[in-house]
Amino acid sequence: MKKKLFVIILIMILILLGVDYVSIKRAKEQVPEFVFTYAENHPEDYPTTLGGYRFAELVEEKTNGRIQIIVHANGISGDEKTVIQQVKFGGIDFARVSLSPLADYIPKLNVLQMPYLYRNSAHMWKVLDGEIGKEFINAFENSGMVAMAWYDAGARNFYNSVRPVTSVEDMEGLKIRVQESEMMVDMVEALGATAVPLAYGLVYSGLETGVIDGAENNWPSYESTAHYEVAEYYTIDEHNRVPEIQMCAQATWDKLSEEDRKIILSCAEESAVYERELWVEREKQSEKFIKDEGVRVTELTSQEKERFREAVESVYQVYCTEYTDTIEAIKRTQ
Ligand code: BDP
Repeated sequence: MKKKLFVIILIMILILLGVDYVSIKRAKEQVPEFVFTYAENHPEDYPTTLGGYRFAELVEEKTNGRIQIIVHANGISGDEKTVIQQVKFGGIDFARVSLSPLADYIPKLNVLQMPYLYRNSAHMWKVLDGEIGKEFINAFENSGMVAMAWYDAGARNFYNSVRPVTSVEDMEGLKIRVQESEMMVDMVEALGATAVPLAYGLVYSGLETGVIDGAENNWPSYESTAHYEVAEYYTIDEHNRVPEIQMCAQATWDKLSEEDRKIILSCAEESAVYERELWVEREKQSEKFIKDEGVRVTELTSQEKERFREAVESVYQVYCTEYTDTIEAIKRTQ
C-alpha cells in the first residue's frame, strides 16, 4: 500500500515538474531578447512593405521568437532623410529606403542611380547580384549603417499637371519635385526644369496647390500615392532605376552575435527575393490601373530618349569622375 502511494506521489511530482518545464520553456520562447523597429514609407500592401513583413516573420521564426521586428509602414517613422539619420544614430534599428537620399551620405552610391545607366531591369539585377553589388554593400562600411539586401523599385518616369512631355523642350521651366538628393537636383536641372527637393509625403499637396508642377516615380508609387489625380501627364522615359536597400543600424548590428547576424542577413535576402517577385506583378497592375484611369501616358521616341540621355550626360562628370572604371564595368555587364 505504502509502495503504491509512493509511486503515485512520485508520478504526480514528475508530471508537475514536466508541466513546469514546458511552461518555463514556452515562457522563455515568448519573451524576446530583442525587439527592433523597422521603418518603411510605403502603405501596407506595397511590395517593399510586404517584403519588410516577410523579413520580420522570418527572423522571428528562425530565432524562435528571440528577435522580434516591428514594421512601421506608411512613413510613420518620418520621411526618408529623417529615417536615414535615425538609423545612423541607432534610433531606428532597420529600414528600407531608396538609394537616392542615401547617396548624399555615401556619395559612391550615386553611381548605381545614374540616369540611363542600365539597359533594362535584367541588366540592373545582373549588376546588383554580382561582384559590383557586393562592392556597393561594402561601401556602407563606417557609415553607421549596414547594408543587407537590394530591393526593386523599377524605373522612374516624369509626370506633371501642365502638358504632355514628348521632347526635352517640354521639360523647360517645369517645377519638378525630386528626392532629397543632389544628383537628382542636377539631373532635372540639366533637362531645363526647376528641381524642387521635397519629402515624398508632401508631393501630393505640392501638386494640388501648384507649389510643384510635377514629379517623377515608378508606376506603383505614382499609383499608390494617387499623384495621378493631380498630375495627369505621365511620360515613359525611364530616366533612371534607383535600387532600394534594406539596412540595419550599425549600433544595432553591434549588439548581435555573429550567429544572429547570419540569420538576419539570410532572412533579408530571402525577403528581397519575395519583394522582387511582388514588384514585377505590382508594376503591371499599377500600369494597367493608371491607364484605365484615363491618365495621358506618352512614351518618348528612341530619338527623343537619346536627347534626354545626352542632356544629362554632364551629371556623370560631376558625380562619377572617381568611379569611371565602375561605370564602365556596369556598362559591360551582360
Ligand atoms: C519611391 C521609393 C521611396 C521613395 C520615393 C520618393 O520606393 O522609397 O521615398 O520613391 O520618390 O519609389 O521619395
